Amino acid sequence: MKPEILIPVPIMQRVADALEDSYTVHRLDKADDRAGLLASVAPGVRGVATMGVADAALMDALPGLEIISSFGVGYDGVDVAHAAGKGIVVTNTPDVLNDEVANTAIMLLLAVSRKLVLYDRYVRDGRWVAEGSPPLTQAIRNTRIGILGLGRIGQDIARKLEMFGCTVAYHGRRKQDDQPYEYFADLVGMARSCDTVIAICPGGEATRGIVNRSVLDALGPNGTFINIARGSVHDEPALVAALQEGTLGFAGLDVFADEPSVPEELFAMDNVVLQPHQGSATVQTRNDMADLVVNNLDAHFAGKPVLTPVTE
Ligand code: 8YV
Repeated sequence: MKPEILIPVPIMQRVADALEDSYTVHRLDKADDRAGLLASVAPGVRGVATMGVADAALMDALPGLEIISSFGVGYDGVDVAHAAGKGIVVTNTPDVLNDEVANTAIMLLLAVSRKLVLYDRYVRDGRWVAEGSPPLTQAIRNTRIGILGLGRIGQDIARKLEMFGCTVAYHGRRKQDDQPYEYFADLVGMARSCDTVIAICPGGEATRGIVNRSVLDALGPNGTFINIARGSVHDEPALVAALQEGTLGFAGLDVFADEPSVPEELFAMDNVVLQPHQGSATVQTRNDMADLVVNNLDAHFAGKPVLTPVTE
């Protein structure tokens, strides 16, 4: 008997294709009658393959659920406490995306500082011909960058930034003695001492809104805020207001509070670069993430330890 896997939300085709041979797959995401399909397959389901979301109600509806294999490193949308209480294993896809997400952070930082998007438009609009070269931009060399969340991706960003000639500081729950960078226990204090803050911490309640107006104002009128973590990490109305009022200079945003909705005020701002949650979104990296989702399920159903369980 093949183990039964439930896919509750749209997932990369590569995952669904890979599961097809070894498992019986139920596509709740493709069902017209979700409740009906869920009720009929629930007793047999032993695994869930999902995209960063699984709430307590889903877990409670699946009495034989053993494992939730989630696509993405962030699992703030998975109720891991509830899963732990029920003895359900939860896995995510860390590490395989570190390099890509770190590159995205630096891409956003350079795009903001060198006005990449703005000056692309300058050329297309014929302004180079009409007006000549646009104003000079800012180097990131010799700037000080504060990383909010020096986890595995944060460390990758830090190493890359050093190669760009930046100085790195960090803020997180605790000082990491094996890290060579200056630690700030106080996020506002770090923002005050830095030219840029890059958020790459986990989402969820512990970090909700921690990049608030005080942090943004501490960065100041020449400061830059980059968020490639979760939109929940910044206070979005405060961010928009700080940019509008000029108490924060610039922003590079890959994530938003209510994706795919983005505050329209940002569309008109030349000092902001926006991306549609693209941190890990290359073919190569997403394939690696998809394979890890499948490999975790395969390990579990072969009676082996899963490869990347979440720490909880
Ligand atoms: C993906 C991400 O966009 O890994 C994460 O936590 O945010 C991204 O890599 C996401 O998993 C897709 O839903």
